[in-house]
Amino acid sequence: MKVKVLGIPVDLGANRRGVDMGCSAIRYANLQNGLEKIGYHVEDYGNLYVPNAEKIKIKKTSLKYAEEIIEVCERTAPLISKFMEEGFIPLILGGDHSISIGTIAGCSNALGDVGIIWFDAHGDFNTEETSPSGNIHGMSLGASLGYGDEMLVKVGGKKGKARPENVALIGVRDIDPKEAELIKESGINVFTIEQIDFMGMREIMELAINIASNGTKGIHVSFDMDVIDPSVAPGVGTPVQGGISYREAHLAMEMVANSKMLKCLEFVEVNPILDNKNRTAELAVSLACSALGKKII
Ligand code: 4U7
Ligand code: MN
Ligand code: MN
Ligand code: MN
Repeated sequence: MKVKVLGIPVDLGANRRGVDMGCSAIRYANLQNGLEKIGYHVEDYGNLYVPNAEKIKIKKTSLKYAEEIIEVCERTAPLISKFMEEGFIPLILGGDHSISIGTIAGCSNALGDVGIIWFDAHGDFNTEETSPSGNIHGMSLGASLGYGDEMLVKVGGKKGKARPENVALIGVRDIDPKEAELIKESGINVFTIEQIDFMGMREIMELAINIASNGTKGIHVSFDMDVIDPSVAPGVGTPVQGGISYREAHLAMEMVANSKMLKCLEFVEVNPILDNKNRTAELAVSLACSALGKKII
């Protein structure tokens, strides 16, 4: 029962200040203490160095800050692999969602076969051609599956970090038109917010855990806080109305814990500047504890 915390204060992928402070806000919400209370040995590696936007001249408007993001992700991947080889569950604190290109690469390299459960209001499956914003945090799931810019998809060495049949995307309600086509083409499993309403989170998570476990050595959970309704998680950069509830989010994490397949966990897109007190970071801590096996009694 060992967890290694890693902060990756990237906001370059969101082109918006504030998410770089997400890792600090989550630590401030007593992450370490919460994990120790449920019996974990916790080590905090600290934060990766990330250049700040003011220091960089933006080169392209289609893949904003690609060079810098790729460089951070290339440093992330071997570190995540190393933590896992040492027997830790990495717990990564974002930062915007572009960081997952590096974390998933590292997790995939360590495990060989990995399943991914990606919670998000968005698809994060754009490419340079389909993206309306040019922001890489909207491309990271696609890049991890081998879609998009060559340098982005090759982070960590290999292209395609998981088989599409082992990937579940949960809670989506805001997908760009061309992005939708790519998602369908990819063959990943999508569970929209509508399907959660209809079937319930329990059934969706049973399916998702099976999908991500089938023939894999473990599951990477990537949790974008904007999957949760903005009334509950207001501190995110790109809020979308009609998200999952406080309890649905916890149920999902409790089921992840019960699966015993969790190998790597991350919480991204917390923006303390836009938050109400530190609610969204506190929620991330509570979800992390549930995913790592916290029991009510
Ligand atoms: B996040 C968007 F156009 N799809 O690509 C885009 F709506 O990591 C949003 O899920 C992406 O928060 C959101 O810019 C990325 C937009
Ligand atoms: Mn996202
Ligand atoms: Mn999102
Ligand atoms: Mn967002």
